Parts: sequence; C-alpha cells; structure tokens
Amino acid sequence: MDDSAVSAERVRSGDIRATARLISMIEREEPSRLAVLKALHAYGGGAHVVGITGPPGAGKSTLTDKLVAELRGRGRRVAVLAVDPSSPFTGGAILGDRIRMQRHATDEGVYIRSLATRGHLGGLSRSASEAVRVLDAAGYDDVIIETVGVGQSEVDIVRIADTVVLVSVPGLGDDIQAIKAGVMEIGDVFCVNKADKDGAERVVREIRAMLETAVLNGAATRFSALYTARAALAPASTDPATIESARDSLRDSLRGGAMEQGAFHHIAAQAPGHPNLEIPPVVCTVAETGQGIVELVNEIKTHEAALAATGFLRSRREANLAWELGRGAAERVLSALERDERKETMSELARAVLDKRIDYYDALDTLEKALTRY
Ligand SMILES: Nc1nc2c(ncn2[C@@H]2O[C@H](COP(=O)(O)OP(=O)(O)O)[C@@H](O)[C@H]2O)c(=O)[nH]1
Ligand SMILES: [Mg+2]
Repeated sequence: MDDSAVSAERVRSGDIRATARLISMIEREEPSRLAVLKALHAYGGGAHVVGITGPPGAGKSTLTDKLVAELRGRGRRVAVLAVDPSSPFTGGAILGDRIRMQRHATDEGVYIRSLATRGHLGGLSRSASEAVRVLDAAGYDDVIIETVGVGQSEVDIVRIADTVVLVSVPGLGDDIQAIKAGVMEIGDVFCVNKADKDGAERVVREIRAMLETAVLNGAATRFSALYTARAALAPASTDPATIESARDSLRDSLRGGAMEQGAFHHIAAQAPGHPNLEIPPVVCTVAETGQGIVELVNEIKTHEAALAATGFLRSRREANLAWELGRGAAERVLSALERDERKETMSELARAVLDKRIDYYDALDTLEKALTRY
C-alpha cells in the first residue's frame, strides 16, 4: 500500500495497514495526511484516552503491556502509542518495548506502535494528538499513550489524555521525581510501581501526603472536583437519596458551565457526609508479575466513568482543544512571519527601533495589527 491508498474509509473499517500508514504520514508531517484527517474528523470521540507517564525505567512499558492484557480480557480493543522523544525518527525506536509486547502481536484487537519525531519543537506533541484521533476514529475503545514524564516533557500529556496515570517507583532518592509539585498535579490516578522493592509504602505515604496538602490548599484544582464527584457517585458511599441529590446538584452546576473548581465547592457544600478531602487513588503495582493491575484498571475506569457522568469529559476535551487551537494558530503565525515579505516588514521595524524612531512595543503592535486582520 502506498500513501495515496490511505483513506478515511479504510482506517474506519479497521484496516490496520492503512492506519499504520497514516500514522507514519503523521510522523513525517506529510501535507497529504491532512485530507485523510479532515475526512476522519466527523468520527471518533468514543475512545478513552489514557496517558501513562513517569520517569524512565519506572516500568511504564511493562505496566502498559499488562494493562493491555487486562483491558483485552474485558473485551476492549486497545491501541498503544509509545511516544519516545529520545529516539530518532528513523531509528528502531524502543526495541525492548516491541519485544515485550510481542505477545499481543497476533491479537487483532490490539495495535501497538511507537511514535518518533523529526526533532523540531512541538512536532511530537502535534503528531501524538493526530495519531490519537486516528486510533479513536479507527474504533479502538482505549488508546494508551506512554510518555516519559519528568522535567520538561515534549508531549503535554494532560492536553491529550482523558485520564493521566502518573507512575512513581521507590528508590529514586528523597526527592521523588514524579511527585514534584506541578508534575503531581497532572495525575488522575497515581501508581507506585515496583512495589516488590523496599520503600514502596513510604512512596505511597509521601504521595498521599502531598495530594492531601495540594487538595487542602486548593492547588490541585484539576482533580479535586472529580474525586469529590466520584465519592458522590460511588454506589456504596451512602444512602441512595443523598447520592442522587449530589448527582443532580453536580449536573446543575455543570449545566451553567461552571469550572471544575467551582463545581468542587458546590459539591462540597451540597453533599453532606461526603468528605471534601477526597484525593486521587494511589495504587501499588508490581508490573512484572501483574500484581495490582486489576485494581489499577478499575481506578482508570472509575475515573472514566466519573468524567462521563459529570460532564467533565466534555469540558476537559473542550479546554484541551481550545488550547490546541491556540497552539496551532501560534504555529501558523510563526510560519507566516518566516515568509519573505514579513521578514522584510520585521527588518524594517527592527531598523526603526534601532534608530529610535519607534519603540519596541509600538513595533510589536504594528506587527500584530498586520497579522491579525479579522
Ligand atoms: N522489580 C521490578 N522491576 C520492574 C517492575 N516493572 C518493571 N520492572 C523492570 O524495570 C525495567 C524498566 O521497565 P520499563 O517498563 O521498560 O520502564 P519504562 O522506561 O518506564 O517504560 C525493566 O527491566 C522491567 O523489567 C516491577 O514491578 N518490579
Ligand atoms: Mg518504556
């Protein structure tokens, strides 16, 4: 199959070769991919997009492999995107992962591939979003994205995933990389892998303490509302009337377009008996043996259900798409500035600033006006 044979119809019908080919076109940023992506636009939206992130060597790939098996056991079709910013575009990216996941190779309900980049800033993030959209439209129920999540990750997983699993491990020293302030806030489900090693319990305690502090001082706005909502939605939590009224008031507050934080206060006030100190779940796993995997999948799926039941899924996706549109627009503006005639305009403005005919800010205003004629 060559690129011209790749069509939206083929991708939607489950043609794996067409899907693979399209994702390769996305990797290479081929302009011809756009027609297919546009034709796919009306489809998809049903996949649960799960981000698995954490430091290198934490066991993300091993966990992903086990998650795939568990989700397959639940009858779901699963796609995995292993995003590797360190591997060059042409290289044999994450060979170890391929071998590890070989056992899924003959399963038609599983699609696994790595995603590399040409190496320019922002490219990998855009390619990842596009690939997720393709896999969603191709009918996978779950799309798992594995990314390295320490420091400045190239892929802003929070902007792509519905549910972010933040993986930590014992033995990384006193300042646990994965739970540094800021990074911690992106997690919806926390996983302490390598629980067979010393210190796992301590890592769990530290994460819980940090989460509690974050929720208490209002820093963790991303999940506080959801986990309060989750408590309200949990069937076993308290009597049915209370659950029902909490559910109703949550829906009411969301109908008005309330932000997650606003909804949190609303629920905390409206649902007596529900602790407003809910923190995200922290699950211990031993990925190598599969210990804790069922519980991890349960928490991931509980998060999905809470997102859907509360309307947060839509508001989260809307916020992410708005962000992505902004980023896309900024990229277009940048490339418009690179064009020759703009370069000349900028040089002129630069001369004017140097000669002190206009100041820098007036020069920027002039440029902005020239660029945003709408
Ligand atoms: N002891 C122990 N080792 C593990 C566990 N999970 C993964 N590993 C090992 O940790 C290493 C890194 O795992 P990998 O999944 O490649 O990590 P990634 O870089 O986060 O994707 C491999 O040698 C795994 O076999 C675990 O639960 N316990
Ligand atoms: Mg890996």
